[in-house]
Amino acid sequence: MSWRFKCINCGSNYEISEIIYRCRKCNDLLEVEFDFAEMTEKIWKNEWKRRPISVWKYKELFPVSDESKIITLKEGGTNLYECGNLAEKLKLRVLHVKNEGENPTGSFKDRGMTVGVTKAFEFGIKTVICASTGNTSASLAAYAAKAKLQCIVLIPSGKIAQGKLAQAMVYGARVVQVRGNFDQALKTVLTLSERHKEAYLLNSINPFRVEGQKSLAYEICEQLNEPPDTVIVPVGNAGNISAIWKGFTEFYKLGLIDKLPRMIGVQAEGSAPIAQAVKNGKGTIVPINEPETVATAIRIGFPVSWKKAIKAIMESGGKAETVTDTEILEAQKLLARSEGLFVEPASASSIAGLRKLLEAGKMDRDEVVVCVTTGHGLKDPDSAVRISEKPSEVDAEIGSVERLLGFS
Ligand code: AN7
Repeated sequence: MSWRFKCINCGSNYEISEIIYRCRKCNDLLEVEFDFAEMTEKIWKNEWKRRPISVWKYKELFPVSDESKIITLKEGGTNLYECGNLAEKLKLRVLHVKNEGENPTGSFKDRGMTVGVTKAFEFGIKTVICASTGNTSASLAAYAAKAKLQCIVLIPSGKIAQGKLAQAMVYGARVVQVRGNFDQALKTVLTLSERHKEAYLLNSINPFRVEGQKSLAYEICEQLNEPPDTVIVPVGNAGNISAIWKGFTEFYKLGLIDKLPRMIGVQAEGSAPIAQAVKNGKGTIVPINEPETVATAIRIGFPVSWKKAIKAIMESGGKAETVTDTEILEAQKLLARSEGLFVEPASASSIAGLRKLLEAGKMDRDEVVVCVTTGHGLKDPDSAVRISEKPSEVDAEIGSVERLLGFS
């Protein structure tokens, strides 16, 4: 199988054996490409059927040369829940939730890291690095531990959820808190990794990360037996929506599905450069200097993959929506209380976006919808406690408990 990096702007090609993060000619993003003609039917007709659903089920579609070097924590294969209670409340025909919080470190990032860290290991790299709003750092730290690599993570000081910080720390990463926001931290690690090739960058600017994350689309197709009408994704740095769209288009080109879903990207109102651009019919974003939202995972003002994301939304005939912090937190509770699914605020923005579009009459209630919930609720326990009714306290005595609960 022949693989290459291709620049999304000028089309320049690079060998995938090169350590390179962006095009040397025009500085734009790279994407992994393969020759579809080389994929034989044998692969999916015979091999895939025998393997359990997971990222590596589709290993023929990832640019990994030595299978014995795969670094895995058994990622992917997350459940797709049919959410009848919530669909009824929203007056929608069919709603599924692809719950990425079920991955090994509790977010979709693990799909990307298994491929990205495998490549780092193949390259013989000793140190991996990222900037993160939390989940990327937790995931990279875990995969680095498994691969026996040193891990350095840069996070915005005081702005990441406790669960994620705990993960990065306990997995043994070198945690550096940057006095600044995510965008500044990312700019710093990008420069650092380009200056010091020994520090391999595993943010989603790394095309191998996006490769792993495309598996989410493959799994949805398998779990539903066909693509849904619409897929709704929370958007921050915009790697995930781009990866998912890439996955769907690959299955389509391989003849495994015969239609493509519409991609809807949802951003938090205080950090929504992509959603604003799409809504205004613009092809470029206006970066936001001081992004703010309770959904700290997507508190990103200058998304690296904005161009890929706008292309995914436009090509698929999709749209974008913004949601307020209140709408996000309401959606988080609504999903938890209707379906027993506890997701972090950023993840709930897909549900909040769906609700808003339905209420505004901008979506058809007969559609088959998949909302992607990107991270586990326990990642951000403080926010969950803040928005919920406080527990009551009583003496450890039957009479008091009866009185409190209204048992007479
Ligand atoms: C739960 O961890 O950017 O649009 O540094 O953790 O692919 O960036 C996290 C992003 C959505 C947005 N939901 O995905 C990081 C980071 C959750 C997230 C996103 C993130 P992208």
